[in-house]
Amino acid sequence: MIRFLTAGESHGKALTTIIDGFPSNLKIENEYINFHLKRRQAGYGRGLRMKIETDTAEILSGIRFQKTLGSPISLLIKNKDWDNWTGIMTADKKKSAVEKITIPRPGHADLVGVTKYNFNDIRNSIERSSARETAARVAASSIARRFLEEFGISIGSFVESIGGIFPKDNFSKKLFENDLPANFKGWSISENTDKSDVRVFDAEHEKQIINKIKQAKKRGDTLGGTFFVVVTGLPVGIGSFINYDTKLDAELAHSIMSINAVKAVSIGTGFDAAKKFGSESHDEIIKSKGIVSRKTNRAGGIEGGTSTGLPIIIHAAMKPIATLMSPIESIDLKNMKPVDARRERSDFVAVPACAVIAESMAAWSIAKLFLEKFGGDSIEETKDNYNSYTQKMYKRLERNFKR
Ligand code: EPS
Repeated sequence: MIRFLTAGESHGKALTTIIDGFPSNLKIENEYINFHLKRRQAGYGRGLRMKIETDTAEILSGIRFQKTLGSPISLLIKNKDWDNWTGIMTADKKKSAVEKITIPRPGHADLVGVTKYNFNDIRNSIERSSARETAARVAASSIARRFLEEFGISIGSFVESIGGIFPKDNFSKKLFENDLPANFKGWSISENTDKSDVRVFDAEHEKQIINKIKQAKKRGDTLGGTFFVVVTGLPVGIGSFINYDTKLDAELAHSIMSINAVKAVSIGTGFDAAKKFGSESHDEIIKSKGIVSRKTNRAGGIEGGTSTGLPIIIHAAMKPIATLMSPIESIDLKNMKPVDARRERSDFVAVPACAVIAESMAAWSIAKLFLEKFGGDSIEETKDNYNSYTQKMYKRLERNFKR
């Protein structure tokens, strides 16, 4: 059982995470974690904060000579912005007057936070609900991602739309039709989209999206969008249909939905499947290259909560950022009078970052169910278990039905 916990406020001293349950002897270099942290910070439309921060993780425990020890791994990501917020966010006694925030932003956790936790300053709620926390998740999940790479499992993402601007040729069609080269790897998508400021494939689409973001900025407004995460290389049999909490699709939906501002998650053709006949929705079973497979992949690599061996296709939607420079209506909690919602420094768009975070959360969820299936205290033991299963599973299937 793997688990992690993050701690840290957006403008506090640092973010930390403790990751537990990975086998020993997994190779992990600090640069690898930092590489993925940097990917999360990218994207056109982010605010000034990303110019202040250069996220890097300091490894505090659990790794020796670039290999896991099997003990809890703890990571520390410092907030450079802390220097500007020490007086406001200190854990010590307040030394000078600090402005209380009393006007909640619609769409942020401001109002629910102060109501639920009985605060008299929205700052107390803003800090932890901020998407800054996702830096710690990406760091934690980079251990999961590195672990999955040992088994040829590869993860990538692309932005499908921002502000309703979709591409002419949607790559998702190729994914659903299973029209991919035999050795296609999820990461190859990110190798392409990492080069784009908005994580899309073609220059024309990128231009249209950037124009739309410029329009939003001019209006003092924000945008959301949709993106895909694709995971290749899973064997058949990760997850199961046995119980609600063993299903791979349910696990993925939970972890992607837990990302700030994500409002929808679907697997495979998702909502579109509901508009079609069964004959147009399901993936016909064929024998291909000596193994039982599917003609298409509309199911997004999961049937009965269990991986089919085809790429996992996750589709998600992020709502527009809640902080608006031309604000909508709110009330001032100090006197309960109507006012414009509070303006503060924020991002205009964070869909590209959200897609990278979703890659990370997908890695975490898959590693969790993968280790539940294969176990192992050392990576060598996990590999033995994995090899024994994958080498025999198809032979067993054929033999069982010949009897
Ligand atoms: C966020 C507001 C902005 C974002 C932040 C999420 O931060 P600030 O209030 O410091 O300008 O930049 O995201 C991050 C700091 C990050 O690392 O992703 C919010 O309110 O959620």
